[in-house]
Amino acid sequence: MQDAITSVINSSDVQGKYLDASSLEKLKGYFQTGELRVRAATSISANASTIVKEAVAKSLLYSDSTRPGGNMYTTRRYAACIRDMDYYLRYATYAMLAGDPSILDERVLNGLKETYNSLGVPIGNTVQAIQAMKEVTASLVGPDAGKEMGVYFDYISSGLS
Ligand SMILES: CCC1=C(C)/C(=C/C2=NC(=C\c3[nH]c(/C=C4\NC(=O)[C@H](C)[C@H]4CC)c(C)c3CCC(=O)O)/C(CCC(=O)O)=C2C)NC1=O
Repeated sequence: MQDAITSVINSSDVQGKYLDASSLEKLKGYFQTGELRVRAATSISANASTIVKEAVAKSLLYSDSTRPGGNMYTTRRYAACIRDMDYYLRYATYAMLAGDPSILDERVLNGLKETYNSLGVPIGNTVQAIQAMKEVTASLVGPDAGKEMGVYFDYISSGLS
């Protein structure tokens, strides 16, 4: 896993150089938003189950996923979906704190699409639910932090698509 700091240091290191102006600019932006990130992570973790519940209500309830024969039908599968949504929220929050998406590639997206396809988990509905979670999260943490979280929700969505 990388973060905004290791990522600029690694790319300077491979060139054997001190940080250039654009790397320093990136770091400055990261440090300036540090408090915003921590504050957002604090309110997301305090409200995680509400965020997931609202996102599911907005996107999946009464969809083809929850109807008989749908992929979320039966309590076991419904619970698996809610659990997956909680994974997406938690890992998007980690990535937002790190200011870098690499943790999503390593721990979430690696092999996920293949798993979903083999289990018949509908990817379109999943992406809709992640997008609903992006909106719910933004309304909780406010526009600036919401935009930053949005980067990582979108990263998961496009990694699945
Ligand atoms: C931390 C990284 C990580 C992720 C992301 C993860 C996902 C994940 N979701 C799974 C299943 C599942 N995922 C869903 C999810 C859904 N079905 C729908 O219709 C909805 C659209 C959607 C919820 C948004 C369902 C229903 C299953 C169970 C499918 C089955 O067993 O038939 C499985 C198969 C094994 C299991 O059931 O636990 C994995 C590995 N596991 C991990 O360790």
